[in-house]
Amino acid sequence: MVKKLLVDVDCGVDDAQAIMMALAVPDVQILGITCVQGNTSVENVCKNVLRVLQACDRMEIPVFKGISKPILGHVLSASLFHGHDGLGDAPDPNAPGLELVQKEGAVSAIIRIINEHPGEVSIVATAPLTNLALAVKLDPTLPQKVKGLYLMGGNTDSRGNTTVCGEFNFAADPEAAYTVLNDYLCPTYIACWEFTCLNKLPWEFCDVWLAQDTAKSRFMKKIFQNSMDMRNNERICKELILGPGFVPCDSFAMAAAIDDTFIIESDHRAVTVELTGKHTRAMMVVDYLDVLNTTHKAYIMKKVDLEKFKELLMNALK
Ligand SMILES: [Ca+2]
Repeated sequence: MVKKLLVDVDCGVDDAQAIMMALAVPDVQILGITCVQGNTSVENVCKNVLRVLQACDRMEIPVFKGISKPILGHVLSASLFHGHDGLGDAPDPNAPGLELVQKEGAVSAIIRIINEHPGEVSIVATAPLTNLALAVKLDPTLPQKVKGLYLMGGNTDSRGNTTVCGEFNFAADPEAAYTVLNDYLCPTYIACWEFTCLNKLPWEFCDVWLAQDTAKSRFMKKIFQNSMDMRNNERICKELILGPGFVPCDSFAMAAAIDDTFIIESDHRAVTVELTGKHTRAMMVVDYLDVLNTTHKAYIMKKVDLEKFKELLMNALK
């Protein structure tokens, strides 16, 4: 059966990896890619997604421009791990122009696409959750029509990568993260920051992955070089748990959406987001004691099939 996906990104290099992973799977159909501000401006995000689609010869997939700032407060500057432009500061003179972005906005496209295929589409969100939060406010019936929601974001052990206790996607728009975790009462699967770090791949795998003699591999090598150059950066090594390694964060959420057998073990818990703490704003709260008294619980990934993960990554660049 064909898996229909709607993908919401802030297209940094790891979003690009996740998109390319999905494009390589024959029974996956991407109905649209919606863009949001995050790793870089929403205009750059749109451009980056178009570049990824061009590299994969899949320009037929519609790209929608979304929201350019968080629901409250200021735009958070992203780490430069993905470069200023989000795609490793390796510009392409033949990059497609923004005129190829759909006229329809991302929030409206999310509502339309889900309503056109009720119960059939899974959303993979690897970015600040602003687009999804606004979509559910405009159409509160949306979650009951979503097949599954796959998120990269949040944390389980209060370890941040942006603020002391905040993971970037949640910290960039805490109100949006709160809204999505509390209003999307559909099956929800979360790849949290600590989980992705604990499942990092050796850089040696990355070298083999990038050494495939293909156009897609050469494209990835170009956009990933900036991140590779920063892999021994003290700040980044401090953020990562268990030392350095290749952490394709967003691809964990994508792999779970693509393959139902990918998640081997998960915690099924109610979750929400801290909005007011001085140090803990944007931290994901995991309710181990059922104190929140809510029936909706998310699947927090704990153990996944890393061999399958490597295979999906390898295929992404074939
Ligand atoms: Ca991302």
